[in-house]
Amino acid sequence: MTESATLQSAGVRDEAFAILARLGVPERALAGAGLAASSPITGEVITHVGATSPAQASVAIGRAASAFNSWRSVPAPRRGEFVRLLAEELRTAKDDLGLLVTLETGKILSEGRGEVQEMIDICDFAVGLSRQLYGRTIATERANHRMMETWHPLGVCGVISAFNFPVAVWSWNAALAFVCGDPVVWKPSEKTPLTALATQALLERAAHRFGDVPAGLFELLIGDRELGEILVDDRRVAVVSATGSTAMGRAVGPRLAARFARAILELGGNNAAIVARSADLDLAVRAIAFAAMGTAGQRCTTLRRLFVHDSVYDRLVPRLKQVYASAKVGDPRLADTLIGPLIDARAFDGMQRALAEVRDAGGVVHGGNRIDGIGGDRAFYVCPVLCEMPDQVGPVLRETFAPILYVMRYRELDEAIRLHNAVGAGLSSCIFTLDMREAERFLSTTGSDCGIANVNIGPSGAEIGGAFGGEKETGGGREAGSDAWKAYMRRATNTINFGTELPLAQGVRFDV
Ligand code: UN1
Repeated sequence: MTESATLQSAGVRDEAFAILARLGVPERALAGAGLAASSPITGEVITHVGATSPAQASVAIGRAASAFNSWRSVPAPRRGEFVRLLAEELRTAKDDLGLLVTLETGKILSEGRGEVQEMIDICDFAVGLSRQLYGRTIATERANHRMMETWHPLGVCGVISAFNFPVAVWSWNAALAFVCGDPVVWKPSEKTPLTALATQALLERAAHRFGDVPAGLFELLIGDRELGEILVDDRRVAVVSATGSTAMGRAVGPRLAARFARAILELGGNNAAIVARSADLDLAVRAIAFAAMGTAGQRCTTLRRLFVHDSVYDRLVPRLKQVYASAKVGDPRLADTLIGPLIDARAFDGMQRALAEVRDAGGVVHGGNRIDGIGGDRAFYVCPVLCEMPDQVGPVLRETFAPILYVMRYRELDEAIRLHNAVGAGLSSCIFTLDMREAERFLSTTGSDCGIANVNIGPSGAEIGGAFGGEKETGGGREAGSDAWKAYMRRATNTINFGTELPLAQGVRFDV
């Protein structure tokens, strides 16, 4: 390791410990053997955190199940008050928690802070929602009857989250679950235990100020996949929201189905953009740059496939190459860095495998090499890479969590839309066009088949106000805004007879 890497390395550990202390993470949580918490900035182990044993996980789920018995009867606006207090804690802690996200995931500072802003936003949304858990009144066919829907708390909500949005995705689920009356048991990625512990400490603060939060309202399971399986298989957990790869979803989905538990699956994406003949290329270049290179290509919404109209290809692609060559890769804590490290060696290997397949398929690779000399030899910084592909083949058909953008030409919009939809995943998508017909076609029934479809903005960086999630191998779940809250509650249809007759529905007669 070089001298500067050693210095930097000391910096990461010190910064992390200082933040954890300020946020109130107890020292005992950071001591002893257990799970290694690392930083991709240097690849070093920051500390070890105590891992949850299977027996402890079961006890934690039991505590959450008892918490449900009281929390479900707390009036929803009062439950919202707890989330409001959490939002206050998050506002105060925004810079610290944002930097901790950067240290643990390697995303740049503005994205680390942006992630905490996303938590604040969903909390604010949930507070308002706590007075708007509306059911319908429905016209009934029977005289002197009333029919209505009521929404009730569902039960314990399990959350399994991924390393790339270590705290925001938890909050999309948890903020809604809390106001909907559900305790939350959280199994964060084993790659990001520190941000989870920090969030847990902020929850403790909010709970302290709230006063009478039942024990078990928020539980944390620190460890590997086995703990996720416990959460998935435990009959006391009514709904599991799982974010991760499609492979993970294939394992989790059937197990939840086997016990008729509710699943909210937010799995892989293979998101595309179409750049049409009429596109505003200045705007498209900026949007593509953020969507494809931002977060070092490690978002589920990252732009991975670009279909460029033949008539603008030779103007757009050289500009993109320039932008790719000039984007600063480096320590994500520095103000001018746009691209931080990959999460680990495995991510780097996966990226190199994909690039080898690109070459085998006759694609041309621009960039993608490892940059030595930043962060030492256990850190993986790479140049973002554009791959000009003759066809949509090989690695283009799957998600590789790295800053790889596959670029292809098209002539007819129909053909571009067909290729756009011809992959397993169905998360996010966009078109760059100033042609109203093309824009509307892309958003129509016969256009993009994704859960998110945009015009003249990239596929990533969604706001929390909309429902977030996708179709096909993305899993079909929806989280965050719109009416995603309904997944955390159970619906009852109620019919009330306030008359003296007993008319049967459908005109059935049964006179006794
Ligand atoms: C993810 O990568 O799992 O739309 C979530 C976005 C973010 C969330 C990404 N708001 O890019």
